[in-house]
Amino acid sequence: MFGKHRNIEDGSIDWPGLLSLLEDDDRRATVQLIYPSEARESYLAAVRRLDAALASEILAAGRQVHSASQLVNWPVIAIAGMLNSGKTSLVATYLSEAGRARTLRGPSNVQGTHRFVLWLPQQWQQDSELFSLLMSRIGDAIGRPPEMLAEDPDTAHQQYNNRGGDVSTLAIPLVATDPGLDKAGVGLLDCPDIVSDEAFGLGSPDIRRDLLGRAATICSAFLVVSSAESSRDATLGDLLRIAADLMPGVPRMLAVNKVRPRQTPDQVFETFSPLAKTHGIETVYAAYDFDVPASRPYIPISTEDGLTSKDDEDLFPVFFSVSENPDDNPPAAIRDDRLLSALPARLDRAKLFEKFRVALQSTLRGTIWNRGLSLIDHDAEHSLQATRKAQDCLMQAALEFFAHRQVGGELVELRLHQSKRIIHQLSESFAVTAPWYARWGVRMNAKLRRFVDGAGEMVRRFTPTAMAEQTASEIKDKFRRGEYGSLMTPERLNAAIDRHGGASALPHWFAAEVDPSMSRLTEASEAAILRFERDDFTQLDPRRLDEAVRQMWSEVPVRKKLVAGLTPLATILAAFGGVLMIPVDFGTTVIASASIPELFAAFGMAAMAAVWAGGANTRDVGQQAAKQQLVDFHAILCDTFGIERMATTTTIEVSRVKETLPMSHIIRRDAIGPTLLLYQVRDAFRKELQKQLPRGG
Ligand SMILES: Nc1nc2c(ncn2[C@@H]2O[C@H](COP(=O)(O)OP(=O)(O)OP(=O)(O)O)[C@@H](O)[C@H]2O)c(=O)[nH]1
Ligand SMILES: [Mg+2]
Repeated sequence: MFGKHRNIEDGSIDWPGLLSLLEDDDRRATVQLIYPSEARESYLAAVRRLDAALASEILAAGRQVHSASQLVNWPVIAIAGMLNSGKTSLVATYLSEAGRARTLRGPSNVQGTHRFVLWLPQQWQQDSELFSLLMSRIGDAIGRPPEMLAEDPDTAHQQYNNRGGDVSTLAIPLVATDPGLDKAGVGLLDCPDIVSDEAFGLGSPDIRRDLLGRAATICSAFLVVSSAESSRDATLGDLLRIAADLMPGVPRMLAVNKVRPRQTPDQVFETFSPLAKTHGIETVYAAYDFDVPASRPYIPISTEDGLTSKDDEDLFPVFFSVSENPDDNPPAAIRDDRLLSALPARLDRAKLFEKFRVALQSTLRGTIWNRGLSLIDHDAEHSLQATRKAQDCLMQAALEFFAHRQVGGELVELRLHQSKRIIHQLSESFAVTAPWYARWGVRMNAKLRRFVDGAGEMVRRFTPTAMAEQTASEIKDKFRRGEYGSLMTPERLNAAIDRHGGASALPHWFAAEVDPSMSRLTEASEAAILRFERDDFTQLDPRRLDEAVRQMWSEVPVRKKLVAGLTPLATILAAFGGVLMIPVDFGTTVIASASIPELFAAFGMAAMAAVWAGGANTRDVGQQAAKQQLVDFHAILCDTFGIERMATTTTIEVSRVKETLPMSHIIRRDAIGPTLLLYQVRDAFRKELQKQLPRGG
């Protein structure tokens, strides 16, 4: 009966099959972790990570769908409604004398129903296997395994009223069986009202609303009880909406109780029909106030016995379906099948079950797609946004050192990390291309290519005069004072990250940062700087560099070429040497960066600076390398701070021109500290889910 064949034919959900998809963390997994490592996560694990309660809800909804078909002949009708409207009284009309005595009825709070009480036909208990399935379904739906309602009326009343209990016992349903229901063959779920304020042991209205929603999933029909004066009460509408939302398609009926005789049955019909239309109510029942003698004509006398008690002490409302036509209502005689008591017998079990099954399936479908998957989708999207935000923060922080900004903040040009490699390249190029006049005073080795390491050595070898050494130390000071270029230290990098929103952009570092001195962050920044210092192999394009420098020599006016005291080449080499000496003074964790025009300006060679900045060729040589360094440093920052690197090229605006940054080629390193997870929902999963549980199906 539950074979695959049947499932395909009637569109019912194959829960075990679906469950295995939801638990798959391998080939059919939902989440693909992209950073910090490639891993997969199943649908249920992802939902559980985000909202553990929702994961249990999905499992419960799946089990409901799975077991429902076995309970096809055991329908349960929910009796929900307004406070004191007579819900328990209505339930009691179906029960035996002994059963009625166990119900708790009355207008005061101590007589209120404060637990869910499920009344079942006594016969059902004979089929112990199905009965225990029903019990586990109820427990699954409402949250906790059910408890039996005591046979002893006093104890039963205490349970009914949740005396000595609290909010947690509210979620434990009570179950009772009664022979009075054998004929009806339905279960009745007596619900607490969801309106009245929090009272001892009653929980907040929200909690009760939530519980009612859960309880609804075991019910194949809804009977909402209201007193006659509540026709305009918004809560009545709320209740009907909850029933419709939770169990769409399941029949809903309205029972209006305590009607006063001044209102005729057709008037009741008229009063409640707008509400009935809005909420898809199939039938409106009414019962007249039995305490009012004038009600007599409106209280039908059933030809079958057992509805109204002969004992005047214990009266019960008699509900009948109201008609639009006054002549069809009491006091005229009505047929027995219009009495609410006849409803269970009239219910078409097969149809009822079909609607119930569809409702359960649509609940499961909605929970899996619209709640679970949406949650995972949002979370994945959030991880992407968070990663972008973090990448952006680090880019902005890097640009503080690798870009030259105007006062307004606009980027004028990118700065080069003045690594040994770059300085050597520049010095070499200036030396080999220098015209004769520029070489005066430079004792230059023809084999310039064999540079010795160490700035001091270079200064000594190529710039022999005391003035040259002075130039070098001036350059150093200018950088240190921040007049030209920039110097990056771990503390300055931290401050830049902070200025660009680090606290929110790098939540994985700042949320866990308990150390107010931020020493962990400083350590990370230091590691990033050291690594860049070591791994930055960016070079200027040698051929284009020589061309550019040659061009520059030729464009500098001769009178400017001869700078007082030193020949231009000697000055330049000394200045380069000065730049190289900056880190020596600072210790090793400092990165000096400057654009080539900035260097010339710092050297006091304004003309050269202007020529270099003005020519497209010359400009390009430095900018090309600077872009590469920028993305490499950014990649190192991402690695260090545990953030996925940029997946695509980015553009930045330099001098109002959009520049596309290259991709970094620097080798990846694992994060040294906390990481920011990045993941996405796999399309393959979406397709598979669509196949097994069609979204619109
Ligand atoms: N006068 C009159 N009283 C009624 C009628 N129907 C029910 N009652 C009384 O209304 C009171 C409340 O009835 P209950 O059945 O306890 O109502 P309930 O909806 O279960 O109440 P809660 O569980 O507290 O929400 C009881 O005292 C009933 O006897 C009626 O038609 N006329
Ligand atoms: Mg009650």
